[in-house]
Amino acid sequence: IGEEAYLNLCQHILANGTKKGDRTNTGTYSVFGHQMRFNLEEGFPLLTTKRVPFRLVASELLWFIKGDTNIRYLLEHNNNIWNEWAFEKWVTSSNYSGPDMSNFGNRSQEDTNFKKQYQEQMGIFKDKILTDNAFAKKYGDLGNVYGKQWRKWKTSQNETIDQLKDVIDNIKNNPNSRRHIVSAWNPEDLPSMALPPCHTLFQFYVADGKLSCQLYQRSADVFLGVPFNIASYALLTYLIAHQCNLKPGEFVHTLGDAHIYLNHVEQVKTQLARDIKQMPQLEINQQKTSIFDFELDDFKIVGYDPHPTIKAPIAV
Ligand code: UFP
Repeated sequence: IGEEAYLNLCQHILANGTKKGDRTNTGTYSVFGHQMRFNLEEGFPLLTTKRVPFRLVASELLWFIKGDTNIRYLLEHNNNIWNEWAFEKWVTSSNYSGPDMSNFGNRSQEDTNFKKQYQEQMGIFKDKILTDNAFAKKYGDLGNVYGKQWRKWKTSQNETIDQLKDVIDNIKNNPNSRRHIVSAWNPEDLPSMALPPCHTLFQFYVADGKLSCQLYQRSADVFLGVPFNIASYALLTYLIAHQCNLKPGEFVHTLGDAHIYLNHVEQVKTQLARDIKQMPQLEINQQKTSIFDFELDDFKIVGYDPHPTIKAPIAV
């Protein structure tokens, strides 16, 4: 349970994972089908064996909740985690006339001269997204990513379904339902998505005055992605519980292809050698009652004193 379950998963993959190739050509150790449980009554599951950037987790989640798919909101909150996907669209468009940026992800890791050029172009791009409305509208939008599917799922009748609002209404009105599901997996939209959703589907469950959430994550970068994903869904569960006058119960994290990239193995070993510290707590502004009204300073993490960050290259 909790952080121990996460560390056990890391150990399990290193000991028993199959060496498996992958889309990014990095190579992984991988297992298929795994489940971890986090008791949200005890505290907030932000890992303590390395620092997890809660601010980025929170601003990304608020962005999903707003149904926003444009990176401008993220940039306004100093959150750069989705930049590459928008940048890719810009540098491959006919309006881009700067230096060649093809394959920028891999090239900037291998070539320091190119990295400088890339960072310069990325800086110009971010600036334009923040200051030029028309440009932001055209090149900041990521299309059919999570925010769209959660809040504006398009039907064959050209109407939209607000899955998030509906699920919250149903939790309030019919808590015993076994149909509290939000799906981000929209087969029709897959070809137009930068990255087919990793967190594919989640379900809520109400019992004993507590709200639990289970996520099915089809593909899990266990070192870089999963600590972030745990915090994000724990926060979502806290916020919805708050709105529905329930206590947060458990977060159940079910993984499909759970992998450790070969270039993360040393980092994982460093983390495994560390001792777990006390779990932090989440404080929510009690004045706000709807999750659609929350802003970044409406919640804060207290008592978080993790071991330091561990850097690792992200597979793109
Ligand atoms: N990944 C995560 N969590 C996320 C996210 C991505 O672990 O929230 F957006 C990782 C999983 C995988 C890669 O290593 O990103 C996606 O690649 P693929 O689509 O080939 O599974």
